[in-house]
Amino acid sequence: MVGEERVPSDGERVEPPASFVAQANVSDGCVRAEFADNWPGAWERAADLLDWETEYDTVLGGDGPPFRWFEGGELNASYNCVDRHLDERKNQVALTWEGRLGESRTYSYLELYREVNEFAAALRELGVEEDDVVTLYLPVVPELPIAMLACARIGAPHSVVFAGFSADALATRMEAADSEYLVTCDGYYRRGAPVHQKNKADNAAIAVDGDVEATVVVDRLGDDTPLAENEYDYCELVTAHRGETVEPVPRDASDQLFLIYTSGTTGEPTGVRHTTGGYLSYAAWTSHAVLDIEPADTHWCSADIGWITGHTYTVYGPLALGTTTMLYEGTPDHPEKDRVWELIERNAVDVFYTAPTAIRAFMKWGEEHPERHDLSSLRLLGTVGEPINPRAWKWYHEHIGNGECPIVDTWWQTETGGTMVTTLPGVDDMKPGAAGPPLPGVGAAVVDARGNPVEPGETGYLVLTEPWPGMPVSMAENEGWFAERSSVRPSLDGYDWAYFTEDGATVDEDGYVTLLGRVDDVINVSGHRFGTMEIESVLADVAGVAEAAVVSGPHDLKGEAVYAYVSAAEGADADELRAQVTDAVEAAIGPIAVPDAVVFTPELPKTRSGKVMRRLLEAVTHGDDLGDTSALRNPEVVGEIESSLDRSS
Ligand code: 6R9
Repeated sequence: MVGEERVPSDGERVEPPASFVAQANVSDGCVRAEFADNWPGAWERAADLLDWETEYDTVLGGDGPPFRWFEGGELNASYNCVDRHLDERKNQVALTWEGRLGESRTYSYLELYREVNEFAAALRELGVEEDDVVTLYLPVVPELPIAMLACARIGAPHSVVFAGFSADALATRMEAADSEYLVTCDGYYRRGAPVHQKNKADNAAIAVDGDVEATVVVDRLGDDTPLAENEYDYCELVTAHRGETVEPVPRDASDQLFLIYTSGTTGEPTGVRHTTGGYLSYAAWTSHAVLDIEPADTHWCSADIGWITGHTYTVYGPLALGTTTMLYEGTPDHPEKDRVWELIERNAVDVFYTAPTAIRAFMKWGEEHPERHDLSSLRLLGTVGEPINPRAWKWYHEHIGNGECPIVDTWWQTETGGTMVTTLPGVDDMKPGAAGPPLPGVGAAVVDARGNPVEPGETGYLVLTEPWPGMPVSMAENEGWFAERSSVRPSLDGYDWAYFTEDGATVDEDGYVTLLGRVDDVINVSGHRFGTMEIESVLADVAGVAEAAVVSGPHDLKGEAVYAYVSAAEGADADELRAQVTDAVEAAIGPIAVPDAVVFTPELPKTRSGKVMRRLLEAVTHGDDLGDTSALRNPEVVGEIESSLDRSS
């Protein structure tokens, strides 16, 4: 949680400017009543944004799980994101890519159509069949969305693994998905230095016992990477299939479009499976109603495509609507701290969607950087991934949006597929710090431990009380879904069906929800989810670590930081162990999960029954009051930990 100003909405309201409302895709407040009076029928609005090969019979099939959104309908996601735009805008730019070294590339809808078809033909020839999972382990290069759309074309679900993940993390995900096909690259640049991605992919292939049927390698570094048997150069494959077309495979609305792994409460990452009809409708609808995307726009969602935000709001939503979507491979401060503003100016970006962690960094770097650029093309700003504190909100509004662009603070999760709680920018007033009301048609409530709605201003748990089109397959099918989640959980017995989001929240008298952070063991570092258990199980494997516990700590820029408390085995050297711990996390998960602080303690604080007292570790980390410590068996370690923290700060 962001330490500063965690009590956000001071009741201040900011109205969207009339000039924005006048042109907004959704500006009629009646949309709420329309969904309320005709639920689930009004979700037709979302499905109508797509072209269906076979019209659906029912908007929502099933009174309870299994839910079937747009039952009976058939469609293809690649057709919807590419082919159907050719008549009207074959020469319009679909993808514009800005590379790390200052290079750029664009693909018109026609060029995208050609390459998606050629790569789809190549995947088929390599043996990929409908429903085979293809793993995509690529940084933000145009070949990533092209490969996603090529998979979608032939009905093969993709599983994109964030490029910064390690070989072990890739192997775990390939194995869990039973995926025998991999698309990767020789390497890519990170802050100007090359990262050798193919080496990581090779190590993953060894770890999965060589069960990889084919690996396709995109040449990003221009290295002459030697290719083994069953390894293919992307460019050669596409060239070999030049001019070929592949009929888009009609998929049932409930058929899987992709899966994506995310961190939950257990040590193992969870695979979330999204559907073709429901997810794509939801991506298109929220891009239209919330991000206000129009075909003539240039849209920039700065998230990496390896996360759900990039899937929905860089690839599927914007392309389904026929807009120009911008891909940026680099970091915001390389080569200079005005890189983002330079890109917005040069590409005349209309809608910019980023994370609070980035906004806090921009604030720290100073407004002189955006001030050097003409940002007047911007019409709407968005944030996602973590709570945004009012100070950052106001800075974003004033210095990037010139006090004129509405801001949508969009709350959602990997599991929800698209945004759920946020203002409609052409309808609702904004309240800095509060995400907003649930979107029309979305059922959400803040409840206490017994499952009863809390009074305005009181804290509780955010639950989703109605199914929505972007729900994943497991949630649609599984009656017991919500009951299997974490140990801190409200009782949801009073609902026919409900989903516990694992987020704490408050709601005000206008129904605006303010998010307070996760209530499970998930740490949100710069908007990326990691399970404490996931990191702890890596630490436990380091020789020299007797015991370790991982908790969330405060961080000015990243929102939350990973604090590792380690009790060392006899004779271990602290400095060496610190380096080993860092290396182990980097190898098992990736650099972004590496602890910000490794704090040594002779013992972990434990209850009399021998359980690690995480609550206490969190309180110590945040410098909060320790609360009731009567259950603590070894109170003396608390002082030791406090003095270690003082030394390390
Ligand atoms: C899309 C995405 C989900 C978790 C979620 C919550 C946090 C996301 C937020 C937000 C406050 C917002 N979160 N958006 N918290 N305000 N606008 O980020 O998915 O990576 O699965 O993370 O992120 O805690 O539960 P994911």
